[in-house]
Amino acid sequence: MKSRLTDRQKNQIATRNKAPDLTLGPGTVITHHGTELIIETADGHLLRATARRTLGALTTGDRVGWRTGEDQREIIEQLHPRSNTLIRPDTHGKLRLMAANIDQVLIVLAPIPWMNPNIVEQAIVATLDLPATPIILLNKIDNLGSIDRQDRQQIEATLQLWQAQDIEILRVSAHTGEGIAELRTRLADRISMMIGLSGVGKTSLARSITSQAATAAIKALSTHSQEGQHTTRHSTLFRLDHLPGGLIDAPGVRDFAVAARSPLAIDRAFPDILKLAQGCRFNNCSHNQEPNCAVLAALADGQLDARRFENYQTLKRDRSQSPNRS
Ligand SMILES: Nc1nc2c(ncn2[C@@H]2O[C@H](COP(=O)(O)OP(=O)(O)OP(=O)(O)O)[C@@H](O)[C@H]2O)c(=O)[nH]1
Ligand SMILES: [Mg+2]
Ligand SMILES: [Zn+2]
Repeated sequence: MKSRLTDRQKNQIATRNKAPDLTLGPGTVITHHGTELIIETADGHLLRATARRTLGALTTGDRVGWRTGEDQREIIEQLHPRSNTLIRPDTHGKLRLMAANIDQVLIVLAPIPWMNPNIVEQAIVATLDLPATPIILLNKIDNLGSIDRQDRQQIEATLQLWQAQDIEILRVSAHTGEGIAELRTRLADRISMMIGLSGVGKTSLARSITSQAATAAIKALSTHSQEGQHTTRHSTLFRLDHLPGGLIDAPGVRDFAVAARSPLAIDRAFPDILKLAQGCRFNNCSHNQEPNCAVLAALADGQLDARRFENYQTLKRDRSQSPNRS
């Protein structure tokens, strides 16, 4: 049987034989602005650096080997193998690296602006696809009292739906500090990345969680941050205080439409539907019109949320229609 390698596998093979060069200093990419990168050295210092062109695009979270050149400037010579990369299309549809080596994705929501639940589920699929652990963070809970009662109930019902599928939900407020201590404990020992709409409070959360983000030492190192705007333009890794681990603040996103997805990740994001499908008469049931379909039966009696089911079908369909995905 002829087997085709996925890009991920090719990448793994290409990097597997490259042992770290011990003459180089180990570092982690903290952020980048065009060709200028900021790296963190093994002893926690932040340095400006540029990378060898042959390394291709580097991104926040990349582990690298660097040295000081004859002109006293730091050069990144080696990129260590990545455990994963989060890739998103930019506004022109070009695929861009958002971050690498992520253990956990915090999907940040707020009562306002509220994210379409279909997109939250896309983000859950994209996270499981990395693979990484998704956590849903509802920020601005101090605002819940001032929104429409119906909207509040809708938010709560949607969160319950995900909680029932074993997705951890944390309710926090960057403004009052509620839930922040508990959130901190969830960040220890791993690299977590925040994603969410612009304005949900990702940067505010980063500031309430880490003193590095609060003091913005990284901003001071960068020459391109004087934009006079609050909206985040570049992903940045902040180290936690007194704990190993880090938190990546990222620019706001609108969707996760083109992120590569495996069918396995889609099924893992919808365990409720997978479980129901075991009761279908045909084991290849598409849950469209087959007789004795347990999924359609659950929909009819309200046991399965119609929006959630439609989103599952759309994700499956979009995947099977797009080429070059394995
Ligand atoms: N009431 C309330 N407002 C908050 C909270 N967290 C953030 N905000 C406000 O929400 C607005 C947006 O916050 P940011 O932290 O810049 O949001 P962001 O997600 O980083 O936005 P982008 O960088 O554009 O993606 C600011 O006016 C914050 O003061 C919160 O917990 N409660
Ligand atoms: Mg921000
Ligand atoms: Zn079925």
